[in-house]
Amino acid sequence: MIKSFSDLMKQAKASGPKKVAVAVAQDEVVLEALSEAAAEKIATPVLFGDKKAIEETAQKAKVDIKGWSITDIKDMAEASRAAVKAVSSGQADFLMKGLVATSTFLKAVLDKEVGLRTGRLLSHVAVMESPSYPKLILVSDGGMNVKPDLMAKVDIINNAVEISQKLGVENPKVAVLAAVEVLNPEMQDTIDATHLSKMADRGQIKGCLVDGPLALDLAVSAEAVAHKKIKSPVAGEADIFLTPEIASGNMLVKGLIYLGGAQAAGIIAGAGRPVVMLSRADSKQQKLNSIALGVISC
Ligand code: COD
Repeated sequence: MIKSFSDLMKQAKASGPKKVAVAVAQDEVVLEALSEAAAEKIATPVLFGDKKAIEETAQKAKVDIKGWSITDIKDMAEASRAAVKAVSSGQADFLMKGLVATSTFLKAVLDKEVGLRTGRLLSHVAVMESPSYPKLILVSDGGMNVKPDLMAKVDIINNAVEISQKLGVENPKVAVLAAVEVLNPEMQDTIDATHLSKMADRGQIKGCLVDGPLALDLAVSAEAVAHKKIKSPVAGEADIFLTPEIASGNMLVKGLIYLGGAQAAGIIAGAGRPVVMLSRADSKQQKLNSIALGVISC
């Protein structure tokens, strides 16, 4: 089981190098992370974007990009589409977001002609390593689906379970997060959580244990579970945190990173090939973690 990003890196080294197509690559931190990924032999970069800007950025970041493939496209939507096409046509193994707005990038991923649609819902999964939790945490969906309904939440759970299993967790524990642990008709997410738990009990969601609604303390803390006398197969040791909508997911991920000292990686699950995506403001290490996650998901 992969319990940390250092375990993930070891696994990526064993499965790499894989070709990564980078959409709008003119970003210092992206190029630095790619340079390290290339040096570690986990990934071979294939760049799309403004060639002059990429070369100038590489020079500024002191990254040697000699020998890297660069396709010169200035328009960001077009560069994203070309990078997606490189992956969907098999010229590259997986896709990575560079210096481009998330919605522009995702529209290219969903493009009807060249995109990476599978007929399934695509969703974002953030993989987090927190200094105060003994295993990796998966948070979904703080990056793609704005306000998922009940059936979209089923797809989001299935996608996150797939990523969790790639990380070696056979039967992950899914906490459906809310503000309270009981159904409150005023809070739609507690109604959805109750339905999701019962659907899992009856075999309508497979490959995982699902319980909710659970407040975040109950999802992660054995003391909170004991104090509130909750009986749950998930509480206190959740692997996957399903958030009610994009805002709470995004805040949980950024709160863990900026206030809790967590390391992160991000991926779009449910697509035809792995798509690596976290925030544009990520550090080099987060981007490198995401590349490693893309490599092991190939
Ligand atoms: N999975 C599969 N197909 C999808 C999905 C999905 N998650 N979302 C939309 N589609 C398909 C639809 O079925 C339709 O065929 C087509 O794509 C267009 O659908 P729209 O018009 O509803 O969606 P778009 O193109 O306007 O927007 C889709 C985005 C994913 C770009 C949009 O939902 C978005 O901007 N999400 C938030 C991204 C974001 O800002 N994240 C910030 C945090 S990093």
